[in-house]
Amino acid sequence: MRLSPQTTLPASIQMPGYDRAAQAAGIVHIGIGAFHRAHQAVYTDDAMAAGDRNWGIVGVSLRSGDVAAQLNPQGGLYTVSKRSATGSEMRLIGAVQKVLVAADDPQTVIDAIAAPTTHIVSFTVTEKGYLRRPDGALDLAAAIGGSSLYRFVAAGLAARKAAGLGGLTLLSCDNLPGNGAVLRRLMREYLAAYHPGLSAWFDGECTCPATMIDRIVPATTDADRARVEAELGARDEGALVTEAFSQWVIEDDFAGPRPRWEAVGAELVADVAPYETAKLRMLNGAHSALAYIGLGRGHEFVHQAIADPAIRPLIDRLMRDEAAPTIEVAPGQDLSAYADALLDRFTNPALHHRLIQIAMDGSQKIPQRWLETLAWHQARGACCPSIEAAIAAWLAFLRSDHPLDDPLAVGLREAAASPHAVERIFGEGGLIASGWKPA
Ligand code: CS2
Repeated sequence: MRLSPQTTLPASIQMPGYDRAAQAAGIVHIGIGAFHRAHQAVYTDDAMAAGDRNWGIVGVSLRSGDVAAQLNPQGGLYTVSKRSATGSEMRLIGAVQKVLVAADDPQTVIDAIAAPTTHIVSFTVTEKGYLRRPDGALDLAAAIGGSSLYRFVAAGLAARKAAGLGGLTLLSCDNLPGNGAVLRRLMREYLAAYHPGLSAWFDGECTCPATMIDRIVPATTDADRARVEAELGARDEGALVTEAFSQWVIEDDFAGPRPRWEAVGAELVADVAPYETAKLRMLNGAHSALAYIGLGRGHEFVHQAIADPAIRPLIDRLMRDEAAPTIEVAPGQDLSAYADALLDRFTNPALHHRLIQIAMDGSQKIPQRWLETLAWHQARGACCPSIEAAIAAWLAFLRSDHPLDDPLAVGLREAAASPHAVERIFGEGGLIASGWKPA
């Protein structure tokens, strides 16, 4: 039996604490993968349970129909299981109302963005979804293409302006430094090229707050779905498994109404940068190092790699001695406690987080995860042995027979095979724009 709004679930499972059918959709989320559903959708579900109204989420997949096929037959419902060494706790999330597939029905996506009840459009499209060229500028040719977020947002904004409606908050929830400012700049470049009449309205009516989002959400496996089915008594094709930890720091700069996410654990702050930099350079920097070094040593999962005595000290140094000194902390932010907590989270044996999942899209992740730290130390005449070991492991990974999932895969494979690999990838005019100058 498939999970649906009619399914009677075991009493142990926490249910949405509000009348789902009575909620308007206030949020359109573009890129509705596991990460959004186990993170922002959970905060929104909690906010509605705490009394906020009309913050239902319309999910959008730009290309693939997979998530729509998982959730729409279930009325948008899915479970999130928190797993740790000491147990598992499952809840049903009701915030997502439906999932649209932009490639199949572009107009419904534009209509959802233009709906009077919509106040926020949020994004988890991954680093490469922003369609930046190596110099950081918007790839205008790609951005006018069928699966670009910019096309849909611009068309939705144009419809709002024409209808005399207000602007929107565009909320990037991807792992990019200054994600809000990046989205604003790229959106402006898009509008200047393709909708110049909308630029001034966009500047006056829309905001792009920065956010730091953090929760480890491994891709769900068939074994996870089978375990959830046994516990639930119904088949949940959208089931997600995650850790207990969750953090969301949001710049308080909204164009209109928003859920009271701060009442349910999010932090609304004036400046996200210290948290975001720490997260990218420490958590994500360590993750990418674990991925390439771990795969090179034959491991499959994060918890196995961090238990390897040849890897753990290196990761510890990467976080404490290399990344941490580069970060200007916010008052009360404790990077040593953060490193302790991260080592603990990586150790979670109940979370089968595949290294190969993290290894994906290295060209898009490595600049903010490793190269900014390297450049900081280089400017002070110092070096970073752990990050250099991680770079060597990435090059070995590019030369290995592991499948390579990266928008620059062809160029990277070729460059990695050359005797000047480091120069061709990181050097002046190389494949990756980098403030770090390889010796
Ligand atoms: C990971 C992140 O796949 C990856 O690149 O480093 O998805 C990481 O799990 C999240 O950013 C944690 O918040």
